[in-house]
Amino acid sequence: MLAFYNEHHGQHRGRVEIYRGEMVPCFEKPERADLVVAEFARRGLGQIVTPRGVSLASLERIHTPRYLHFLRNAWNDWLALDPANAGKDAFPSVWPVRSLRDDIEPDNFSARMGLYSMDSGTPLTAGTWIAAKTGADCAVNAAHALRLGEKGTFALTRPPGHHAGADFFGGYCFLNNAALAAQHLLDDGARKVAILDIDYHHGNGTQSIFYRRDDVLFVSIHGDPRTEFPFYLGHADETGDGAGLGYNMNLPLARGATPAQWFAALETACIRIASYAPDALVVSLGVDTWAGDPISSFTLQSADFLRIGERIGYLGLPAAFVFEGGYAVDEIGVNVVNVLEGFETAA
Ligand code: OKP
Ligand code: ZN
Repeated sequence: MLAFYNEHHGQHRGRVEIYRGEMVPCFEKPERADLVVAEFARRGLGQIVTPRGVSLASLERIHTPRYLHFLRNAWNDWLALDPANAGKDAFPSVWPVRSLRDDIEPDNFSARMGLYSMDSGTPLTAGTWIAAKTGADCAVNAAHALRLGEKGTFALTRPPGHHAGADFFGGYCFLNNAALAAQHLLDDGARKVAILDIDYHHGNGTQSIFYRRDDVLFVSIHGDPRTEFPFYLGHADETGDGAGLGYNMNLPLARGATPAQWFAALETACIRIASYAPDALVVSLGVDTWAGDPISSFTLQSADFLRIGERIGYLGLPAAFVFEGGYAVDEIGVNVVNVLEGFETAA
């Protein structure tokens, strides 16, 4: 399996996030990707290469120009407020919820942060743009390699992407790497692409990007949004809209779901994907479903991740795996690489 990795991810290093009224150390930290790349190399799963940079135009296939402009300049705008801001991460504090206008971009930096975000748990840092951009490069390169004949590829991206929408960040995510990979496959000649999102959290950004389209099937297994982040999307009755009706499948599971329940949902997901008969598959690979994850509640064991990879491999589809969540840092490498190894043995 060919892996795409860019060490610039390490430049996105949030200091703290706001959690239950307190500033706590960020869960989404550089060590996550460092440990995965080390385990991938240790197990000799394949070559690890640095991606070529993709054009801004390919990011604009998914994200709006004004959001990309905001994101690229946000850190400089933050510094322009006060040079002392260099020592602090930027957070939004006000949002245009129902009845407020989101069609006019305010001049005020905090107000623009709120316009382009969904939560206060996602620090924007000096290295956020470079990390997000080089992560997106990994994802698009991983998709492109499938078009060149690779059977399985891995985009070792950080920060994650599946909560990011066309024009907002949140849930630790800034650019939607999985969506960019799927769109690149289509732009390069694939007719249909499926995205399987197995991160613990619902991929609200990915769902919303493709909700009205039938050329991308989105299937997600996740913690029930009644109790789990991102709370406001991910219910089973969200099945797509317009041309996209029938091309969105959510499989929410209650807190504490067992491996048996999780694998039953995976079977449902795989049956739907097989019937869609896509040309390629993108997997949003989060391992925060592991029993020991500090911010999640499922109970998968490390060996289960091998079985997940095998089941995905049996689909017989070219697949680009895009790294998302997983916060139990000690185990993260083993769990991620288990999925990839399982895929390799079955594909
Ligand atoms: C990103 B991905 C915990 C609060 C939860 C948002 C979680 C985002 C998860 N301190 N904040 O889907 O793994
Ligand atoms: Zn997650």
